[in-house]
Amino acid sequence: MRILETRSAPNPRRVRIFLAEKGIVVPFEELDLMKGALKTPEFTKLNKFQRVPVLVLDDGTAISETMAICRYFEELHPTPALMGTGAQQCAMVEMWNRHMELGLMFAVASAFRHGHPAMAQLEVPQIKEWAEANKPKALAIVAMLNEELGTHQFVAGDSFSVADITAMVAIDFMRPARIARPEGLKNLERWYAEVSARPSAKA
Ligand SMILES: N[C@@H](CCC(=O)N[C@@H](CS)C(=O)NCC(=O)O)C(=O)O
Repeated sequence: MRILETRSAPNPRRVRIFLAEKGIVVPFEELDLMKGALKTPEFTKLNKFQRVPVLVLDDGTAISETMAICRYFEELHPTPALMGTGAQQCAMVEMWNRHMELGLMFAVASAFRHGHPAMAQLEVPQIKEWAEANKPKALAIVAMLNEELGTHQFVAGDSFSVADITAMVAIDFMRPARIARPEGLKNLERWYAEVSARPSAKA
């Protein structure tokens, strides 16, 4: 088993943090997406969408999509639960992770991919206006998250979950996306300090 990644990219980081929280060690293999390593026929066979991370199982099965990889490990190693336990909690974690992924992460990634000159070769066409349009969307979700974190310790409730991982990685990615993090969001700052201090954040 191995995981193909580009270390500097946010989605592989989500998988690394997830595995670190569970104490699972899997070998990672570096592919530099900026140097065309995801465009080769060999990699395209593993993931037609030419994106990392990809988990390659010993029988050759290739699993792409961060959440699919996390789900695989959650099923094999249910403790500590990072995707909830029981119908209600699982649904809450799923809901919040989707808000963080489809809302926040998507807006931040769009600002980065459409705004950063280095991404012009990968994001075709690169539309600068779309980068700018996504910045206030990201900030609106960050403000909403700040409000939410006034009523619970973690993003999806009282336990750390994959929704915290997605949110923290998206917030850290605001820097390369050139979205200034607003100051004075007290609940967000309290939560961010807590989740960033976990050893897994360095994975
Ligand atoms: N929905 C996918 C997104 C994966 C993705 O966008 N990966 C980026 C790195 S964070 C990538 O491989 N980019 C390569 C490219 O844009 O060509 C997931 O959750 O894994």
